[in-house]
Amino acid sequence: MKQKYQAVLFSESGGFIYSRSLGVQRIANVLREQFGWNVLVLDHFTITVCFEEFKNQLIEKILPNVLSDETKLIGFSTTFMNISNKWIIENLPKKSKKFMEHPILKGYVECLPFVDDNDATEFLKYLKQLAPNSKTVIGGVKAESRKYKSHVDAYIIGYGESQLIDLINYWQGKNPFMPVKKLDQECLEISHDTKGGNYDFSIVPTTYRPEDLVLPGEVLPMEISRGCIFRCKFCSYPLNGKKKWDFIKDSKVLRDEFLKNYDNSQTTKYIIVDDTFNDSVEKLQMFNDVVQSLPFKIEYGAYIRHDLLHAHKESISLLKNSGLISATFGIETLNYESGKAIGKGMPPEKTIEFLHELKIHWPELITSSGFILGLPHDNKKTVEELCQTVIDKDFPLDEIKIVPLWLQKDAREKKLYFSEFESDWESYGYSFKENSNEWTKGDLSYSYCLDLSLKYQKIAFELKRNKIATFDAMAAMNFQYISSDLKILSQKEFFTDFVDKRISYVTKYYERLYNFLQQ
Ligand code: B12
Ligand code: SF4
Repeated sequence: MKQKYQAVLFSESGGFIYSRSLGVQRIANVLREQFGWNVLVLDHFTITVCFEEFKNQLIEKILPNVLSDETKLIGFSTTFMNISNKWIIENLPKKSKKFMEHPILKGYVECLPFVDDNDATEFLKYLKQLAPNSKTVIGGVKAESRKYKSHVDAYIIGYGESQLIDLINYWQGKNPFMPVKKLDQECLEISHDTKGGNYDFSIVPTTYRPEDLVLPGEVLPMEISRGCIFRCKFCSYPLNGKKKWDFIKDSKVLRDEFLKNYDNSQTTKYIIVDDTFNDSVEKLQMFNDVVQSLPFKIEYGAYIRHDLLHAHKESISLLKNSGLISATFGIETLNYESGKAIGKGMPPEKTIEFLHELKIHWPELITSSGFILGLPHDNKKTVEELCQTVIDKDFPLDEIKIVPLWLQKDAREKKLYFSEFESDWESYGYSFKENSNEWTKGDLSYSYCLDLSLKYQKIAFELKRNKIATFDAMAAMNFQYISSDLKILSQKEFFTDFVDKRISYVTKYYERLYNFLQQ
């Protein structure tokens, strides 16, 4: 039987190890609640366009069954529509060569994961044929690239809930004074509330319906708050520098969300997507109170600032008691001067000592941190020292991620959110080659830092130094791994057969979806 959907939203997993992404679900929620529409989220879109068999299923079996002249909106949630970890992809087993060789997997992709503009146009045209009364809207963090104008009716830039409601009302003639920018004759840019200030996020739970096909026990993403109270100078997150109690979910709403998810899918495992989960002790206290009031235990992964854990030791027990099992730290550097320059000034010796202490007192916690090469006081010697130090198996983290500092030269003109470094790179001593994002500073350059980071990431992989950590550890639980396995399982071992597992996950997804649509 053909199901009638007023909106169909394309999305992709937040990460190569599957875990569903939250942004698209927020949009689905809004459309369901605000307009009473039937909404279908079509997940795994990037992988689908890589594989002929999935592409054919989508085009032949799924889309004709869900799109119709009743469809009013076709949306793309671009936030995770890329698989950009070049290094992991290069190291995946040969068997999946076809997958890896796909052009979209080579580095960051600006917007939709189509092979080229032509493909995008064909696909968008096809969608309009099936749903002649629909509007096509592109949202999510990559929407700001505004890449394809033909066959796209609007780009929504930034947080989407309030802006999408406004846009639909505008199209329905109920909101004629909404500020719109015309990108061309037909395509609009909506960017009057990019920070989502007109939408009270704190009182709205994220809920799932049967058509979302949440599996029993599935690990789900959740927001406790939006934004971060800090302003680290390399960071370009949208709500940096917010006030402590801004954008925090109401405790009753949070509790209901946990209970509903447990009822619907027995979910007890979460990915907390907050930019810095421990940015205030009060928030951790509230979270812990809610968790303790639940009739079941939860486990979760989160972004944690190690210096705040150190400064507010009481937050350690709050995190432990509330179920934190995987912490992603943002240590970024072991060069004290560079740390101070970015706003993370805990002395490196203290950091390392603290990590050792954590390891002793909380051995089951899965830990990871990113490290950035090319910060203001770095040079060839300090970046090499950093890599050598963290690559050591005895360095007290289960995983290290080394990346070059990324600066976009024209971020000020082109991007909605950009870091302090990007906004004023000249005064931090960076310079750029003409028409490129290749920065240089002292004896370092972007390419030098990139090569060095790839070299050491490869060593970490080959030496089995890196374990499955961060949100990947939580996502791996969607594939029946348990946290104690992950603590000892190296990425090298994990990835030997993981690509096959992911592909079979998508195969099953299409089977479930098709069966659901037949009901
Ligand atoms: C959590 C997270 C992850 C998790 C995801 C786990 C999961 N299951 O969700 C993990 C660790 C796996 C991850 C991985 C990566 N991430 Co990440 N991640 C985030 C983070 C911190 C939060 C994302 C989130 O859920 N936010 C909450 C939701 C509600 O917001 P949202 O997705 O933006 O959705 C809103 C709007 O965008 C919009 N919207 C979304 N979809 C749609 C659709 C329509 C139709 C409309 C109208 C609107 C709309 O409305 C939504 C509600 O307001 C963001 C930073 C941030 N604060 O956003 C970075 C961020 C998304 N990640 C980023 C990056 C770079 C990566 C990696 C490439 C890192 C790497 N090198 O490996 C990988 C990519 C993985 C992939 N699949 O491609 C960048 C993306 C930058 C860009 N322009 O592409 C961000 C923005 C951080 C940054 N500023 O650098 N990430
Ligand atoms: S790096 Fe982390 S702590 Fe710093 S502003 Fe960004 S999200 Fe906040």
